[in-house]
Amino acid sequence: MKTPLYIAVYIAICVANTHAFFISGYGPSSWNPDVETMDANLGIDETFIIEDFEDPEFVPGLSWSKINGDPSVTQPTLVPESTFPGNWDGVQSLRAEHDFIDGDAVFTYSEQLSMFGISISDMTPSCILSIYVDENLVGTTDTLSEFASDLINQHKNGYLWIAAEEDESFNEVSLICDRTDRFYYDHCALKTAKAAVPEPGITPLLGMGIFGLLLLGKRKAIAYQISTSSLTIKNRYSGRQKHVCHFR
Ligand SMILES: [Ca+2]
Ligand SMILES: [Ca+2]
Ligand SMILES: [Ca+2]
Repeated sequence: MKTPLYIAVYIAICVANTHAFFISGYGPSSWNPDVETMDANLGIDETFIIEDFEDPEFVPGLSWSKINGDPSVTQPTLVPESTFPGNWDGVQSLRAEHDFIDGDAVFTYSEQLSMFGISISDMTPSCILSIYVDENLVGTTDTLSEFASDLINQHKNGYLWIAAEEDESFNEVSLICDRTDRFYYDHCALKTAKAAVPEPGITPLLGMGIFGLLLLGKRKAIAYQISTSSLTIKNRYSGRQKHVCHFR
């Protein structure tokens, strides 16, 4: 093959590898006053970093901001359980409000993530939260059939999971409401992409590998590399989610 054809092969692989995130949810019955039991229900193990929103300081690397709130409010508003019984751990949760003081919530982490989980409480039945990952719309809460009305279950709606496909990662999650409403978030679970995502990413590596091997005339080695990568991607996320929407 001539050089332009090598480039066409590389571009075709890049285009085929579109961004993919999995959105899933657990209902209020996954909540448990014993956090260990709740974590087992939610699939959270020791590889996750947890922010419990029990004080204004977040775990290192995690920050919170708002899109449409009062710019003079720079600290997160933590609400005690005596005021609102929607907490998933401890005695406080993070308040966010659309068109109120706090504004919609944007969570950012200093490292790339493969998974992000957070509980949602006090979302009224008519409200739909849009879920953005790195500023791209990837789903909405109305597709999460496990989520419950906030009028029962001590105002707990459910637990939201965002998971990146194996060759993807992200570091920003925005939860945007389509109307005026107030939310409480708690028990944020973060899983870094360190172990799961090769850097600088499988596509550039695959592309570079193909270039190099083609130039060396090792066509059999190329076929093996593509086959191995495809098998790895296929075997990810098999059977873990209760409810999965696959957005591309
Ligand atoms: Ca809490
Ligand atoms: Ca904290
Ligand atoms: Ca509300």
